[in-house]
Amino acid sequence: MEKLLTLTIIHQHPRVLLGMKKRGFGAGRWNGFGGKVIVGETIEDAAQRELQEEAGISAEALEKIGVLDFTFQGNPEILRVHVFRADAFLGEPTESEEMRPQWFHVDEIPFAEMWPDDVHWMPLFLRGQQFKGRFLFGESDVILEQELSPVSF
Ligand code: 8OG
Repeated sequence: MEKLLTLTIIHQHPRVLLGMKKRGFGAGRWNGFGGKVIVGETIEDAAQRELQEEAGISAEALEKIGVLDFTFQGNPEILRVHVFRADAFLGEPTESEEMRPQWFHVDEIPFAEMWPDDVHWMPLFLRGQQFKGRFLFGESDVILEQELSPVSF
């Protein structure tokens, strides 16, 4: 069982746009914008749709930067998250029912209030290095196993 998701982070050096997730899976954490890919749409279409729904913006171009597989101990489901980077975008970041957008300086990314894997791959993301990885989470979202490697897609 594999679920396809997207995650898009706007990176206009030296700042990144994150959103505080207000409800659902990952609520209370800062994250990029994204969600599930719907049947019939491409992964990039899904990334743009979620960016528009959650932050009110659209990316001028999406750069594919990473693929991460997440599993939770005792659950066979794999969450496969396609991570995208964008610099230019159209529209004004706007709070939605799901997310409250905010800019962060790259030296002040709030890792303590993010998914615990993010601190591992964000340095690759910030230098534009493509990556793939796998994380297994246990109780309280502690990382039990991890693999992360630079790749070129
Ligand atoms: O549709 P929903 O809001 O449930 O989608 C979940 C979002 O969270 C989607 O953008 C993918 C993203 N996501 C995970 N796991 C992780 C993770 O470990 N780190 C980060 N940064 N994002 C994640 O599903």
